Amino acid sequence: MRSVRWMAGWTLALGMTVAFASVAQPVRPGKDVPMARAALPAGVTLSTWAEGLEHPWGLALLPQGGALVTERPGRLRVVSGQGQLSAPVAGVPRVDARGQGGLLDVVLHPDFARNGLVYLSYAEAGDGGNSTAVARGKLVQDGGQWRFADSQVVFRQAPKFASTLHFGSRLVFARDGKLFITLGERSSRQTRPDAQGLNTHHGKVVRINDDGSVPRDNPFVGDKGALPEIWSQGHRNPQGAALNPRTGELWVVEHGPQGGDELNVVRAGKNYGWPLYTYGEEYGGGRIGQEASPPGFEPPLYSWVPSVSPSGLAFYTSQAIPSWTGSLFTGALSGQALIRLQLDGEKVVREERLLTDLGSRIRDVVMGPSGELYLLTDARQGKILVLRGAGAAGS
Ligand SMILES: [Ca+2]
Repeated sequence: MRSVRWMAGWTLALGMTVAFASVAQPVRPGKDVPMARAALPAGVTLSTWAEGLEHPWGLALLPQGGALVTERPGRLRVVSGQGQLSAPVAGVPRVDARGQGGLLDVVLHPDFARNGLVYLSYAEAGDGGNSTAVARGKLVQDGGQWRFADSQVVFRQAPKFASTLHFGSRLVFARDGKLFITLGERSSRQTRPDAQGLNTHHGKVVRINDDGSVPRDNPFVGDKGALPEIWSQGHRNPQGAALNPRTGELWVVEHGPQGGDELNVVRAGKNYGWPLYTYGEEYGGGRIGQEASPPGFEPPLYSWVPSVSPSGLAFYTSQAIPSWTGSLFTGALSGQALIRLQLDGEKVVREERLLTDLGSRIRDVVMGPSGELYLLTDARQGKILVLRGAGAAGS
């Protein structure tokens, strides 16, 4: 009996050694792939579309032209095609606008043109502190006044916790109409381990139906003690998310601590490691976890050391700026740049840092219908900037 157990243990250990030896190191900029400051491609112009926005956080383009933009203190505005801002939309949820909290992302229902539904994520106060919530409502115009009508909360991150940090909060509809919500672990030593527990929404990506109900094919439905909305675990603070246009899968960027920001492909039931496996360390130094992810944990596709604080994520599918076609863009907050990642399938092969001379924290990146790229700058006097290819219509 003992020898059988010993043999089994030895076989397991050998298997793990082999598996550890084959753990892929994430690709790191400047180390494994070229990384450089870069100028805009010839003919690409930068202009300001709208200004006077207080810490704009999320942007959703409207099918009829113009856009919706959130301001973190709690305002949603309609931007006209010419860049004029409406008065704040009435009826948006009350938000807890402290620290990183407030009104955060905005996304249109896939069938918005018919149903007018808009989804907002925000920091919601409640028993125990606050957490990320998602409300949906109908965008309507009465007289000249825009309203978020019939507001209904479709998701609340549980439990609430007293922190003003790490709300995550990007919203992405998948091709099948399910809604992904990225959620932070609240940046506390107390809640950090929650990212590894299925009994809370801290440090998770969740997936719900458009009405807030739980899809029956979510990976942990029926698991005792697991919250059924959970899609993936082990995240720290994912602030950028987009669907890969080739595969339909969710790609996410998340903030590491000091170092260790990550790009991940987020798949059902997978564990992305935080805080057990990370390329970052405590602020001021000090180990948090191990670096390489063992089997059972997903290593990042790419990891920034030092951190850039990525926010917003967009695949550039247009031909309007040909040298950018197929690239992945993210904004950098602390990195104060627009980051372009050149991809070969799921490999990052090159990184460019654009617009570094602006000195702006870039909060969100959205591609427009003509291949223009909209950027939000995170500031007291924030702006919506637009990059357009040569030959694209002005204004
Ligand atoms: Ca990770």
